[in-house]
Amino acid sequence: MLMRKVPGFVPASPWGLRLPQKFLFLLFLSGLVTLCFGALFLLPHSSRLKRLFLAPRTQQPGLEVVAEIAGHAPAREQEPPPNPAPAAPAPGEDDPSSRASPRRRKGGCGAPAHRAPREATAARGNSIPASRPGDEGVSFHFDFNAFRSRLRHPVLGMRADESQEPQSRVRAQREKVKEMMQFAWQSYKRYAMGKNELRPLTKDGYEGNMFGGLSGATVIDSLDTLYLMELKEEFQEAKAWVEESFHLNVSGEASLFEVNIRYIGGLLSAFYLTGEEVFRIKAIRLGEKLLPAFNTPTGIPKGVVSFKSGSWGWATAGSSSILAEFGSLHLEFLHLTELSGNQVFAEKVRNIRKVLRKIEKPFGLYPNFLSPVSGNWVQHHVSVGGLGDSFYEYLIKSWLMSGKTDMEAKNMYYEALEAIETYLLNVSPGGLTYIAEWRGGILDHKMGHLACFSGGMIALGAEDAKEEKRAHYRELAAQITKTCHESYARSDTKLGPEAFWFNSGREAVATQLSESYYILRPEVVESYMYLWRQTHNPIYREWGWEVVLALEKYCRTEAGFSGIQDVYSSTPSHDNKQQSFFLAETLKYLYLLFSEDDLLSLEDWVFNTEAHPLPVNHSDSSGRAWGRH
Ligand code: DMJ
Repeated sequence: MLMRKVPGFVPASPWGLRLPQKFLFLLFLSGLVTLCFGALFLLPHSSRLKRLFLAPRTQQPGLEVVAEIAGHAPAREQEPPPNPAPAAPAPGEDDPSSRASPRRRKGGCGAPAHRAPREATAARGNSIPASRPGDEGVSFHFDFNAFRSRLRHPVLGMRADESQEPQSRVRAQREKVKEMMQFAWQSYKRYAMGKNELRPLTKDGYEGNMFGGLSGATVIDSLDTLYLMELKEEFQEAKAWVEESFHLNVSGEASLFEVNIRYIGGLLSAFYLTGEEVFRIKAIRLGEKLLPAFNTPTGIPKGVVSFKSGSWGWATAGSSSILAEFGSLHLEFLHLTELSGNQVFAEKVRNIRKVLRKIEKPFGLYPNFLSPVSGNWVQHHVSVGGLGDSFYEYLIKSWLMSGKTDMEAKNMYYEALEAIETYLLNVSPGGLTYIAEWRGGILDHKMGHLACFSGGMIALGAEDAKEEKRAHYRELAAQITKTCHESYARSDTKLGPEAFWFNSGREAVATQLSESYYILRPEVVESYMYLWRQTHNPIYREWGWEVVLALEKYCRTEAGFSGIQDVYSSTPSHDNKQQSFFLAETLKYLYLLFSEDDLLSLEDWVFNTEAHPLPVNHSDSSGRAWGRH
């Protein structure tokens, strides 16, 4: 517009410029380009050039090693620093970012140096995105030395037998149990290494469908038992398998509960016993794979989670969640937060607690089924055996594991126990104390083998009950344990049935073949172990020894231990399965029964429901917990 107003102006080119004007314009333009280009070389630091022309570099120094072990790409330079600490730092405590300093990360935890496991390669192959939430957790620093220094007893004890038993006899009994473990492990290794469980009759492995494609349940379940029995070579074999062959890139459907108690519990214990990073890292990464189960309207997890091909899975449909399953995550998930710095694990289980705290309980009882959608009970079946059992166990153990600070867990436990005593507890005409099952007010006068853990649980909780209840709970624990012993003593094999009844003049016996099997379960010897530690009454070692002899006679086969189909037959058929919990629990509790009390002292450790020891929080004077410093 402006140009058209200039007199005599005639456009000489499409741009409307004459030749001299064009020349001047080009001269100006070339000067400008030269100036800009030259300016780049006059900038003070060459890194600016790199920023313009090179792809961004990753990572702070030192993180490469951790990332290599974790098997995922290092964090990008511009990503935030590793997760904050689990709780606000106490006065004088290091700030969270300093905990993750490369110097500390390298040598601070005192864990023996170890090579990067081959899992790193395998994990790279799965499709878990490098930047998903929680990845930072594996590079979080847990001060293993600080944790170990707060234990009140050496993990393996002082090796002084405090019992009244002649030492040689107890030692021989302990050695016998150790030999059984060695045999169970070697049989598994020979015929089924890497599979979930051994089938001793067919001499092969069994995967089952509870673990979503994860393998090696027996390896993970055995780690801490091998360690505490000082079966060093076997422990190294198990550890090497975890390093090299325990892959998380699976895509099946898994039981949240079973994966948690066996795999997460086993890995956490193995870490706390040894300080080996591979166990911590795999526990955290597996924990992350469980999180989709919590994506429900209430946050109550569904029982089954689908591991979708190395990435986040999804929760499957299903109308109700089981009390013992969603109520038995608390111990492990608190430790996942402790070892990763990732609050998400603790938040998930605190929410479960909140839902359970608020919901109305019929007569103070907790039914076994809850809708994860509505948050309401689905039916009024109450049991301290299957479906309910470990929920109660985790309440008292949460209290103990918290260093007796989790008052909510304590109150919930004693309130629940009162209700159980009022509505479920019975004494048979023959004088046997048992915990029945409750169906909307009607009692089934039966006890499952699973319910026999309750003798040990009540003994464990007796010391922190109200003064006037303590002796009562000790006695109750002893009576229930005696009843469970009766269920063994009244069989031909001296092993107990899956369920036993108190009706029609029959007491503590199964009434049908379908309840007469024994699958190497631990609950009865578990109670013997707790009662022994509480009372030092030699009867518990005697009863434990009866079980050892029976296992040897009826369950030991040429290629491992097997469950039996009928405890009332002196020539029982085998079920062809060496359950992983036999190595995790039954043999561990038997070994502890014939050991000193400071081997995995109950002052320092609580056992998860698969008998994996998790440490008690011995905070220091500033309230710093576990591995915080
Ligand atoms: C184990 O896997 C655990 O003890 C669980 O809590 C119940 N069942 C078995 C052993 O019987």
